[in-house]
Amino acid sequence: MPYIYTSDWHVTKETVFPKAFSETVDGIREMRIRGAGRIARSASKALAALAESYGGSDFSEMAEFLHDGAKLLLSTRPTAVSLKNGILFTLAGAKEDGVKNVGDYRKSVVGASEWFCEKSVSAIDAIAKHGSGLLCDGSTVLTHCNSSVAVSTIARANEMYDGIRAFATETRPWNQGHITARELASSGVDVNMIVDSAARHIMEREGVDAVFVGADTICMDGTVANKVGTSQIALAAMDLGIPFYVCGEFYKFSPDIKSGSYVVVEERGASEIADPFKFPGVKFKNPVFDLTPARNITSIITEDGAIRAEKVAGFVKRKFSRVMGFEM
Ligand code: RUB
Repeated sequence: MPYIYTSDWHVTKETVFPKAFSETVDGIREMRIRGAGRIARSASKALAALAESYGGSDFSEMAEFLHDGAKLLLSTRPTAVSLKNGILFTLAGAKEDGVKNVGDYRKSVVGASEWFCEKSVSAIDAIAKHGSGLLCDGSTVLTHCNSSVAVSTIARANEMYDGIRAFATETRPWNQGHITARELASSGVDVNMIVDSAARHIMEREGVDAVFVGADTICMDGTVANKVGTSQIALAAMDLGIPFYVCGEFYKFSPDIKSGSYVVVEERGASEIADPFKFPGVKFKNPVFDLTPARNITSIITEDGAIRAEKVAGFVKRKFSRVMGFEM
């Protein structure tokens, strides 16, 4: 297994980070920065800034400083592999190239971060192009949570075709669907916001033609981790014969997560659901992601086109050996 997929991060001492770096860490943990893509790009940029901020001349000390920063970033949101991949794509190049001095290390990290951010943004455009091509005049779509790539796909379809209609679930408990609804409306899409539990009914009664969601982690067996509620929508879509598409850029795939049972599902505080003091004796459980099995996914739309979820392992082998230039 190449280095890129083995995260041997370790914090060896108490490390003091620049304020801006700690702000990014807190922003991700407290969900001011959210959505897998934005999180990954913010983490990558924060590491590049950390590399630039290192004022010493000791290569090992700089490596330790960056790895401590990476470790802290990784601790913020456990489910999305995109965060880990964003960090690995940013830091691994220097190791692969055998970089051994501070100046080259800095250059490598800053360059890798620019590469990653650029590629991840262009992947959104490519997926929006492929995904919108699956729709036509008068298509009605449904989306869940707030995925920048699903929103871009729907907005692009709206530019290409007449009469596109969208339904956005509100997405309890954080209501990320409010962001989606506003973003779609500001792109001129005819959008309705619905409560999460109305999804199946709306799909059936409003003639939904396709569901588009994003992804936080795509496992080798094609299981997709995304915002909690996604798997129920996939099940309802399958029951109704409605195509269920996952939009997944290259860094949402995880070569070292074989199946859903290896995904760490983030659980957040009770207060996100309700005020626990108003419910004496009641316990709360707040998993914020869930797992949709490959069999309930019509296809995963990547920047290279659509693939069947069952074919993820082969895609990852081809894609990553091309992107990173090594065999797995
Ligand atoms: C967001 C979420 C999104 C994916 C994909 O969860 O589940 O569907 O992250 O987003 P949260 P994108 O709000 O808890 O981060 O397509 O923008 O990468």
